[in-house]
Amino acid sequence: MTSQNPQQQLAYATPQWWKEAIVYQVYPSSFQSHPGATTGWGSIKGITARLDYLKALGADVVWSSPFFKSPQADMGYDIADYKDIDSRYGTLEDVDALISELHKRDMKLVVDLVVNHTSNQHEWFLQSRSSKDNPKRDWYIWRKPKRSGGEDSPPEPPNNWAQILGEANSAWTFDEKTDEYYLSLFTPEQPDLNWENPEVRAAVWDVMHFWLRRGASGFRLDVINLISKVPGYPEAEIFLDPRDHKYQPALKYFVNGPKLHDYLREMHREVLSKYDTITVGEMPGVSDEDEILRTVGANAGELRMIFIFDLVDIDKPTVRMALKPWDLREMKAVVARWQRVMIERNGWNSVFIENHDNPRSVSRYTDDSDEYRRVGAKLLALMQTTLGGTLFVYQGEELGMRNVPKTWDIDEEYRDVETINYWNKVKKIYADDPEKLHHGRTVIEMKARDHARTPMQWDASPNAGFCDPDVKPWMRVNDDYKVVNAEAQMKGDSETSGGSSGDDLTVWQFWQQSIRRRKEHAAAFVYGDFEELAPDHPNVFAYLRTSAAGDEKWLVVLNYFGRQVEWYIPQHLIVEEWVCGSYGRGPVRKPLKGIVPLKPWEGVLARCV
Ligand code: TEU
Repeated sequence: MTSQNPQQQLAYATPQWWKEAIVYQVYPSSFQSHPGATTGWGSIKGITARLDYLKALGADVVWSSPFFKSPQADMGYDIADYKDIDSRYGTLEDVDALISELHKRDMKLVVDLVVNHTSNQHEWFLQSRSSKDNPKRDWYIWRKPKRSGGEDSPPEPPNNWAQILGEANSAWTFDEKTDEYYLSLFTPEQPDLNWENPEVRAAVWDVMHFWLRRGASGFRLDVINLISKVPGYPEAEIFLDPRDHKYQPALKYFVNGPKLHDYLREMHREVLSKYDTITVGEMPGVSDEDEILRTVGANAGELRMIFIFDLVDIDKPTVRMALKPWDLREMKAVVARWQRVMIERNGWNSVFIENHDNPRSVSRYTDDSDEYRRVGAKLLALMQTTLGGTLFVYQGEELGMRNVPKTWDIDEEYRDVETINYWNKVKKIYADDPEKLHHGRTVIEMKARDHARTPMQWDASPNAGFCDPDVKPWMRVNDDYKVVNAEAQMKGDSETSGGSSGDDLTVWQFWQQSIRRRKEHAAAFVYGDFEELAPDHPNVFAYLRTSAAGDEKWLVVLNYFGRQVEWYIPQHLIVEEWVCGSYGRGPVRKPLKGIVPLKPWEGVLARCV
């Protein structure tokens, strides 16, 4: 790492609205249906109806997962028309109304731009597939089949790349009409666009202008680091047991490919430089500092920030639907690394631990039992609201919503294409192996994207207030909604748990308070220096956040362990007051010097001098 230079430090800490903004991610299918709707799906009108709720929490920006016209093969991440809204979600006018209601509240909209691929029902693709000489043929990636048994033998995919949302399948889909394969990295319904073609890029810039002119304030750019593929489409190395897997993960050949930065700089030049935007690029599979800074460095001229996957991939071996043991030291190292890198190298980052592609954080990183769910969720809230970067909160995270119960039947209740493909593969390959079947079930219980996609829990009424009581929601509501819901938590009704008392702040109240504190003390929490304390401690994550002027210094101590532990305050540190914690309401009674006992999953915040 380069040493600190005062000018760089200055740019990192230069205030910008998009650095301080709290971004709240809505998953539109599951957020809020509107009164009278009979489909059991959430809607744009539903989002608009909940803006006061979001404002009360402290959100400034709403990012909605895709609401565009789509056959929903991958829940809207397969877009059939970038300039129209799926009828189940509403109309363009509904989005206009959403934007205007947001603006009335001094809030903004971020649109989910999915342009690595389109739906196979997009007009561009329908034309492309219609014939080899169609003008849009080259807008997608077409290749001749391999025929290893001679000219008349059955067609085989051009290489061994596996599909991302179902690694039993090829990333290439055969199209009989023209006797060629097209590349479809995620599912056959999501053909990859050919970014090499300047017409494709111009069409994307056009879509971006369309939404920015309509009042959107920026984009979350879906898998934007996958848009440039390594030419020649080389064979992937063998990672998965070839006896079970014909196809192999090929990330190396499309993650941050050779032309990525050319494309992103062009996007900036042609579109983003003309507006005042917030942009966040979703970039799985990249952890290289130099590479990341090429996108998020203060003078990079690409994107404001990205989603780095290190934290949410902490339990990922080679493919996401698999398990890998991890411990707190690794988690601390990941968080501390990116905090330091962005400060020292003048970049900017996002802070997030949940989204629609991951299990619930309280279940994954803490303990979601009735006893500890609340303190665990508050521990995670305290960590995130005190880290540098732009903070993203995923719907329901502010309530400590948890994974679906293990008793749910996979075939009956899970809806995600990734889960379904994975489960079908497991059942097929391991039909006679109860142990492997059991393991597959465990993977789903721990990792399925479905966990984050259940309807938002608004209140204790039937369907949790997500949709009318007599309508069946598109996905089952988590069984715990009578206890875990927004109405109860905003009022302050709290279950007693884990040595905490009924007087504790609820998870929602704690988030609200912590967001408010983050904004009031942005100099320290958003822009300040980050110093980790005791990196080797196996159970406790502790750090200092200090403002550049040195007038604010906060100590954060987080016990990521389900037992009481002790932590020693370093001698040079003068702790003034323990301001709040995941137990109780206000100031916490703890020693100001020496040994600090911490309860299970307890997080505490202190003001220092
Ligand atoms: O996700 C891309 C991505 O890489 C993952 O988070 C993905 O869920 C994981 O790799 C699966 O193993 C984005 C969207 O967020 C996701 O919902 C879409 O399915 C995907 O792109 C395709 O558009």
